[in-house]
Amino acid sequence: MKTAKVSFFVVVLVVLATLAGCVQQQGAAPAAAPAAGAAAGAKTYKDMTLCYPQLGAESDWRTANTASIKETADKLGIKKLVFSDSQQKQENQISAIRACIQQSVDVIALPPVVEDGWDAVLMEAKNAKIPVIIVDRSVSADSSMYAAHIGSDMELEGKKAGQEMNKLLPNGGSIIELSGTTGSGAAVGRAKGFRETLNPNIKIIDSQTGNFTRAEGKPVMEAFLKKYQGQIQGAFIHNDDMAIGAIEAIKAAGLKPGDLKLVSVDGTRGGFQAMVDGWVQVDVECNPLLGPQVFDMALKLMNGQSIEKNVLTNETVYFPDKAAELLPTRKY
Ligand code: GYE
Repeated sequence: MKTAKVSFFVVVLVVLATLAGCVQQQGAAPAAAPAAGAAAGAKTYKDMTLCYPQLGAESDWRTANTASIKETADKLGIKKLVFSDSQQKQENQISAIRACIQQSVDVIALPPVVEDGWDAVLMEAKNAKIPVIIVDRSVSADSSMYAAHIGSDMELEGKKAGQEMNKLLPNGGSIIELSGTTGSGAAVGRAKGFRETLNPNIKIIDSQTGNFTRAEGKPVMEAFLKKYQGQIQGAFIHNDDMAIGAIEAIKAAGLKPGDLKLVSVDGTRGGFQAMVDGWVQVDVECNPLLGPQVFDMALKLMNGQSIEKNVLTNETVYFPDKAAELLPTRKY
């Protein structure tokens, strides 16, 4: 009985409080105006000038990344995309960023060719109040120097590659590594993750960079095959383009598909074809189609909205058994 009475009073109080709230809200109608005004004044894609100092055109991955940025910019109808190709040179990327700061772009999205050496230019952007989104590879600069990072977990890719190499060489063996651009987040992370998971009975007897290109992958593999003739059972290759170059060298040396176990990264159409043809045993996916996420975040930054500091791309591992079936569906 007592509880029922108390509950009745509570209900009455709640009803009264709600009514009072309604009256107050009605009275406070003008307060709602600024909120509506803010939404109306919010920046849209039509207001956006985005700077993308692309690091180069070294691989099919990069070509797909460029296409994703350009296509998304078109589709969203942004005001201007300031795009440049830095030909894998950090100094070109830095000049491109400085030119973008001069033009007072709204946002800079930077895929950094290497990890180190960005502090000064990031500070210049910060002083100019232009947010920088680091895209794809990472930078070593303190995370307070940029707005956010969108890209792959390169170390995780290396770990996946190591686990697969362990399965391919259960009795151990000697392998070589064809690594990506020296000092790049992609090469550093992949090399680290790979070494962390590789079984102790598998030895990496040599590692050289092929700069993520077919042209450099081939001669590096040629030299390895000469130097370690008959001594290697596999290779960890940091991207599909270098793998394709390396396969040319492996063929020329008279070896057959599967003689060397090849683990590659990216999951490009070229990599898939190499799996169909039996040359590559594992392709660890790395997704270049980052355009939609980059522009979405750029708009949020322009409107002062909160964003996630680290946006990681979801990625899988591909094997030859499904390669033929999946090849026609590959977008890059
Ligand atoms: O794996 C490679 C490209 O940074 C993730 O760069 C990217 C790498 C990619 O050249 O093909």
